[in-house]
Amino acid sequence: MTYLLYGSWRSGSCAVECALAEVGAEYEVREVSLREDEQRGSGYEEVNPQRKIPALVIDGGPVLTESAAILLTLDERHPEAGLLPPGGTARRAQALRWLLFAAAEIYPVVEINDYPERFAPDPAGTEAMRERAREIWRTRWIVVEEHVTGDPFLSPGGFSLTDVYLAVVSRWAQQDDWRPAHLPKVERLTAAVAARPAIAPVWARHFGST
Ligand SMILES: N[C@@H](CCC(=O)N[C@@H](CS)C(=O)NCC(=O)O)C(=O)O
Repeated sequence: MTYLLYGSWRSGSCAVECALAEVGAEYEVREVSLREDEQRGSGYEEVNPQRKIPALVIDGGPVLTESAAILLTLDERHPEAGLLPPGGTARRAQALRWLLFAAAEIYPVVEINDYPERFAPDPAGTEAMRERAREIWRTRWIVVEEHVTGDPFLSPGGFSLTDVYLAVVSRWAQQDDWRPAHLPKVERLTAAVAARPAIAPVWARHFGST
């Protein structure tokens, strides 16, 4: 087995699974249930000292964490799959821009939404903290929406791992009622990612029919 993925239902590991499915790689998923807080339990700290999902072990080597780093590594390891536009092109630069925007500007906000007690100095302030996180979340997604120049994907050049990443991250923070009216392009992009033949079964397992 070349790839061992530590993952959880509806989490960032879905993006890694989608990438592995796109390249047709053999992989094993080791479930670490976030609903059961298994990442906090004994043992997982040795895999990822941050106690977060996803983590990927390649060929029995050292653990790789950070979802964006994992996706970039998979692109490098499977150049024939064209997971990201070729090096040196403006399309790649833009694909990296929005991949990293989602990883650095949006993904961390979900931790505040999911675990506001980690951030609120006063337990009485956790709900206000969560609501503020959701407002910031929505503002940042509007920025992405305004930069979707392709149809259905981010870029007119077509599908890339950035689309997968945006699709997965957009499902979080309990914004299912808000998204359709405010992020129609991101919704279309997500539907197109979810419909890709290799990805469809992975997507359905994590998110049902999107
Ligand atoms: N920067 C990390 C963030 C990973 C992350 O926050 N993962 C979430 C699931 S989507 C997690 O494991 N949360 C559990 C926790 O924070 O306790 C990455 O991009 O991989």
